[in-house]
Amino acid sequence: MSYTLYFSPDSANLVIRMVLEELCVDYDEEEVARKRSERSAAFFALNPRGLLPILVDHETGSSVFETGAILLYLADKHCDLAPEPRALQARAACLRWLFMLSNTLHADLAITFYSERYVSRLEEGRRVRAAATQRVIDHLELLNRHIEETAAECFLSSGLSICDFYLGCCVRWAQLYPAEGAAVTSTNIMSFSSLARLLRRLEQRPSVQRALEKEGIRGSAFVKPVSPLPPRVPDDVGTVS
Ligand SMILES: N[C@@H](CCC(=O)N[C@@H](CS)C(=O)NCC(=O)O)C(=O)O
Repeated sequence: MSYTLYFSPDSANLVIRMVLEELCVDYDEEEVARKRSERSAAFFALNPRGLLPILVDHETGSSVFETGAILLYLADKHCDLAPEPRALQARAACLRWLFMLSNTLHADLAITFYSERYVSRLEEGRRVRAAATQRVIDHLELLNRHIEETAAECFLSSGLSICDFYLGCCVRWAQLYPAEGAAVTSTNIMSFSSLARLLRRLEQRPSVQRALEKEGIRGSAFVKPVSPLPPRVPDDVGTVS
């Protein structure tokens, strides 16, 4: 096997799995506990923050964590799903959106998922979640506008890229998590009409379908998805890492 993907169903590893499937590369997988506090010392040795996803490349001996970093590593190694570094204009567009997805949209989504970690009392988490939820909605409006303006088939006008899969999964999670108050409802996702149209097309891809099946996920991938997971119980107030 070329790679090992560390995963827990419907966590950030889902993006990586879609890209591995799209690239048609060999990989095996190692399932880890859903909660960071239940993960092994061996896992923490691969990522000191103890978070998924992690991809180990057996050909090079590299181990990569952080969703955006793994995506770029795979695209560069396989010369696919991102404009090559010398195509400077197209590469710049890919980099700016990839980083926006990673350090803005995904980061704010994480605050909605784990709002209790940013406060010292559980009740305060609700205010933090409400503020982060509004930010997620604002980001989706901006992304929707970008798709409307470029009128391209894919998120980047240069073609299908790692950004499509990352965007799709963020929009998925925005509708599902946290179970008691996800940022986007299955009704208002349709108000982001260009985004929904793009993701409807993307979720038909065989790579996306295979990735869902391998994580035991039923229903649509990106638009009006259904959660495969029981609700998470907040258990670690004030322990953001
Ligand atoms: N910025 C990180 C975020 C990773 C992250 O938040 N991973 C979550 C899964 S989606 C995790 O491992 N959470 C377990 C926990 O915090 O208990 C990345 O993009 O890789």
